Amino acid sequence: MLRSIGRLSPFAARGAAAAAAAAAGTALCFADRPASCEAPKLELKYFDGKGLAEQSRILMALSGVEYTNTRWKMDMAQPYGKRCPTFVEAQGNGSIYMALDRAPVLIADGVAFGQSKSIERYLARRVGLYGANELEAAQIDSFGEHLRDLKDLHGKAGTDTEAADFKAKVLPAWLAKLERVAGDTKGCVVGNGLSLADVQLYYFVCEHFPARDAYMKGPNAKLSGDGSGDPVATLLRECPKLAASVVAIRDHPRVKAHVAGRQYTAPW
Ligand SMILES: N[C@@H](CCC(=O)N[C@@H](CS)C(=O)NCC(=O)O)C(=O)O
Repeated sequence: MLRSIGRLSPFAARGAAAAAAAAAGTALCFADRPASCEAPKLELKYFDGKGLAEQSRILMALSGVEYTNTRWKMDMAQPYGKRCPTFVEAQGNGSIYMALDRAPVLIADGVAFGQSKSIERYLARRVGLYGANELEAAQIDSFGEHLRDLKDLHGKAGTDTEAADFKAKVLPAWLAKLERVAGDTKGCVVGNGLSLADVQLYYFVCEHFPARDAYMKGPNAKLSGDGSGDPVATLLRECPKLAASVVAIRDHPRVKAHVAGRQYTAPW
């Protein structure tokens, strides 16, 4: 029997839809539901760049739920510490202390909190992209933590030799293991519907991995992905389940609109 985890959990109500999707073998998007009449009560505050907020923004774009996406403009011509006066002001006026005077910050129904991963998970629960039940929610967390470990390994591959080894050996081996972890419903990695895990996988494959060296080593660094082509085709050749999930996010009309519309003033 499904048990509720309080007011955050509309899981039980989705059981029938999930069962139907399982029978059809196609991913659902639980976010594709009638819009709520409630006024938006979510504000995400972050620098005007991808950084630690972009997965939340993509998640929100996928959901179609309205929110306030506050982007603090950056002037990269200024020295470090003076590039974002709005952030300095927010630190000074006490409005982001719940994030220890850092960013991102989410203000949900008037309550502010920080930590990008907590924000992603809260938003995913709130907009219906956190699985059909508590066990799926745990699997989504687990998938995200696998990706976080992979990102950490990538981050530690500092020299050119280590980066080449990561790309040639570590990454393919990890992706093959993640392919085994992914569920059987085509187009999503957990359960029968798109979730935060699919967003995190898309972000790693299409945005984080290809761009990370440019971020870490400056704009003239060569890209760590295969700059010549589509990362889905190059990285996920042998991983059809992961590829279907990434394509489902990448080609979702609301995600495409979000990606096409962002023109960040920060390069990262
Ligand atoms: N673990 C935190 C890290 C937050 C963090 O370090 N934010 C950086 C920006 S990416 C920041 O606000 N740096 C400015 C500062 O520390 O003054 C998270 O994931 O949200």
